[in-house]
Amino acid sequence: MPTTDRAHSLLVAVAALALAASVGVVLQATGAISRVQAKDQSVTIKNFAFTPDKVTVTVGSTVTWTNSDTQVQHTVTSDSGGTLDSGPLSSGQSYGKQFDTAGTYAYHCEIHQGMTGTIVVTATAPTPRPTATPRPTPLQQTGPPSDIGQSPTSPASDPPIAALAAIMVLAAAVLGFGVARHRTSRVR
Ligand SMILES: [Cu+2]
Repeated sequence: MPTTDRAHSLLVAVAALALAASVGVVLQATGAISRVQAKDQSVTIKNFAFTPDKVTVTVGSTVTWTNSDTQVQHTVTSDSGGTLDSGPLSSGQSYGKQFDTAGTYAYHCEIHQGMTGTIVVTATAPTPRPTATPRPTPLQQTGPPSDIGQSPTSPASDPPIAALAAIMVLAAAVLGFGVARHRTSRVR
């Protein structure tokens, strides 16, 4: 039965495509998770100012200050807490600090009044894209959805899972249909 065999092959091909698509969804979600990482930033000290004067980074990121003024020393010093304490930085010298705790870090130059800046350290990356970004936590759920961590503000986490499930069901249905037709044609 060449006609049935061809139809069968087509159905298998469609099922394979559906499975490949579902794998793609998973890989995309995984990639989105791995992109939530520390990103280092730089601050230039020039013309008696920190530029940019406000920097937002994620936990684990390193901020590096470089004194680009000529023949002038500056410092990077925390307003309180002592997290930042560069000591005098001569022209061309740099000072780096890794931020492991979320919070707002205000700092100043000890030598020049009015030189101030702020580092904001966030627990998670600011969303790089406005489109739906899958959150890592829902992927670890194995049972039925619980109330823990599920708030009305995170509807973006559901569509990829739903799409994946729909694709898997479709693939299984198409495969089953194809096999059934194939067997029926052979019985005849
Ligand atoms: Cu200064």
